[in-house]
Amino acid sequence: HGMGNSVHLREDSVEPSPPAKGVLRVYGMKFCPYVHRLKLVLAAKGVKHETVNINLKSKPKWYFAKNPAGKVPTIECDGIVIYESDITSEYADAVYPGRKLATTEPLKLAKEKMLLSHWAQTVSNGFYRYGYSKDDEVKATAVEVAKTGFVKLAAYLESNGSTFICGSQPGLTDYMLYPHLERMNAILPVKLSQYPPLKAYFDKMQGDPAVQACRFSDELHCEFVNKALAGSKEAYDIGP
Ligand code: GSH
Repeated sequence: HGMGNSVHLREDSVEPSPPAKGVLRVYGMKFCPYVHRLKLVLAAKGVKHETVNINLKSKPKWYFAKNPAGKVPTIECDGIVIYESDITSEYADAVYPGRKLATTEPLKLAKEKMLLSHWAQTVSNGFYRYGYSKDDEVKATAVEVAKTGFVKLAAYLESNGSTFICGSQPGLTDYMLYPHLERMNAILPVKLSQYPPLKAYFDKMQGDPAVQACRFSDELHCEFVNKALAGSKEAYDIGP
């Protein structure tokens, strides 16, 4: 699977030796939307890499030397270590061969970055606050915020006038947004298909080979969230 299928290393794990010369390694977690961003970028560009998955409920101490926040994704190649999903994705887009994914026209790029920064609020409500809460009131509020976010995104797509946010092919901003759309559509009671511009966009994204390589079923996303919410260390290792 595009998100990697190795068992997630735990606190008691031995630090793996550094990647071989020229090999790109991604420290990830199979269900993390931020790792998903980077994986989509690597898949779209055809960048070969290895994956070391980290159990985030039993973090190995050695991992903090790579990323002091102990979060994923982190990349490592020839002694270079970089973390944060947007930073690693932009770096990979800049240094690896394959189709250039980042928007270069300054105004278009500024608009895309504003969209992403507004979207972050929708995501934290619609995905994290809804999925990881047991409180009905919190959930109801989260759904309302997500709906507002969907309306705004639908309006952006309509006025943008191209199939994808970045143009006629999915670009960096599409890949930064998509992982949360996939999870919100799976987890929330409100669905993207209820917003015609979002349905059209989501359907087109599903047809993209990079998206297909990293896709998990809605059922598996829900199973993961439920197991993670229950505090299970085994949650990370479910699925293909
Ligand atoms: N701002 C970070 C990025 O964009 O890469 C967020 C990454 C993130 O929060 N990843 C989660 C994580 O590593 C997993 S989905 N959580 C472990 C923790 O926060 O301790």
